[in-house]
Amino acid sequence: MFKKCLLLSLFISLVWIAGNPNAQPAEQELILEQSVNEYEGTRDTSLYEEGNLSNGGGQHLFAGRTDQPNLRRALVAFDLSDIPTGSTIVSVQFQITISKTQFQRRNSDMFTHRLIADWGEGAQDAAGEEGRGIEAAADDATWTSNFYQSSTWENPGADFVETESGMARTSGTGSTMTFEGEGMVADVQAWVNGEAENFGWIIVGDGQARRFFSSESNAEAGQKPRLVIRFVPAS
Ligand SMILES: [Ca+2]
Repeated sequence: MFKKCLLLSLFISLVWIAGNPNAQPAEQELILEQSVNEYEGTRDTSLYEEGNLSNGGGQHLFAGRTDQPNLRRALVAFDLSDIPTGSTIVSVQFQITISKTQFQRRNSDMFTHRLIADWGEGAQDAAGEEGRGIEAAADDATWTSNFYQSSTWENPGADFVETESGMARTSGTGSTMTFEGEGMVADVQAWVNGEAENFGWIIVGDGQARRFFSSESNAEAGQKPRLVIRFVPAS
């Protein structure tokens, strides 16, 4: 009898939940990091201000200002197809690990901006610590070209929305910088809604600091660019 009552009350609860128009789908968390949980959708590369250089297959990404000075900017895009259409994006964190720091005491803010033109990652892999890049191959992104020898950016240094989407303060080697901001939530929402094409973000840090980051092809597990998204699927 007790068991029957239990089963009956469980059944009534399920019917109530299924029929309750106010029941909201639960918030979910999605973590995108290359080669983790069979996800392979990250692409990234660096732009070098001084020439037709690339490093799309390298272990490191670069952003900031060298001593010369020349600027570096990093491009990173994630495949968001695991987020169902109609979802509401609640929060976005873009985490990137600092693999090397020069001028450790020089800190400045770095910013993510939404890219508005597509770009080529390519497979070029610069020698040594990769800070000098390597001659670009056809269709690699460079400072002046979004696809080298095929098409150029409208603005050297990449085409992106002028207002930043997120920001983070530089920190030291081995630490993680977390870019976040309402703009990044809006970017992901627009990408999921199909209102903007997903070309990812550029990391711009034109101040005094310069940082090396671990790229998606870095051998160190758990240190690749990571996107943590919380969202509520459509009801
Ligand atoms: Ca890459």
